[in-house]
Amino acid sequence: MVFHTHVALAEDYKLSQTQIDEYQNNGHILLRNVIPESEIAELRTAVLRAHEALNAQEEDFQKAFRVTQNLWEINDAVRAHVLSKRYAGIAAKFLGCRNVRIYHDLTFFKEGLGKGKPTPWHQDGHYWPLDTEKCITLWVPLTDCPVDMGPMSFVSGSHLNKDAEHLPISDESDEYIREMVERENLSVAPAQHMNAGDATFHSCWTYHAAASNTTENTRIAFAIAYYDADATIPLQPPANERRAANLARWFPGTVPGGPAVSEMNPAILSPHD
Ligand SMILES: O=C(O)CCC(=O)C(=O)O
Repeated sequence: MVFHTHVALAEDYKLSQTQIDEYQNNGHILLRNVIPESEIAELRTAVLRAHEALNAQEEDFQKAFRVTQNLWEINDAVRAHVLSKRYAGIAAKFLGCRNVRIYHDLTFFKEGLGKGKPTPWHQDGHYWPLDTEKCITLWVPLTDCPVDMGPMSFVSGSHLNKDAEHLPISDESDEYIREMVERENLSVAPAQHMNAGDATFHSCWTYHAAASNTTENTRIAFAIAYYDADATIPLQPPANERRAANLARWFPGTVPGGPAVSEMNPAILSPHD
């Protein structure tokens, strides 16, 4: 019998101080070869299989992408990636914290031939139910993702404000952020070609969007959302219904002001935290 031990996942991803500064100044960064090449095909197969198994829970956001969540709970190969110290180590360095926990993982499948519509500009912070700014998402295409397949664009430096916090992802958030970018002459980092396994990292406060997928193939992207392992649940009740739903779904049994810790949020770098 052959055991796949994911040896490549045990290797640290070497980050330079320049890259850490870039993330902290801009609120986003693109890193090459985050998923080791030897692991990409297996992860893609596992994500497709787990997505299929979660089909009944699939959500379609504005025809922009199809989402399933927490694949790591039902698939061993996905779990090896989501719980890997390689990716969590990058997230912790960017956030400047000693350890991170898993919020959840997600698929972001955008249909080809223009059926996958543009992802509206939005700020994820609208949805995050935590009392910390130290929240980050790793987003990785599992096939090569040219610009016409819809990799993400970001507004550099937008992680330092919460101006679009009140808006869920929608045409309204898109219009609101576009107008702000124009009015305030904000700096937009355009989407770049990504090879399978290259990853972007963005803060939950960074404005981001993606174009329609006009290629022939579905954009198969996977994401892992992390937060500071020492974060707490806010004392005040959630400000909107989506935050309330996420609090109930991803942090079962937690209490206002208490640690943001449940069996669904393992700490990765020192698992006994
Ligand atoms: O995949 C997309 O088009 C959007 C992804 C996204 O909004 C996110 O990762 O926060």
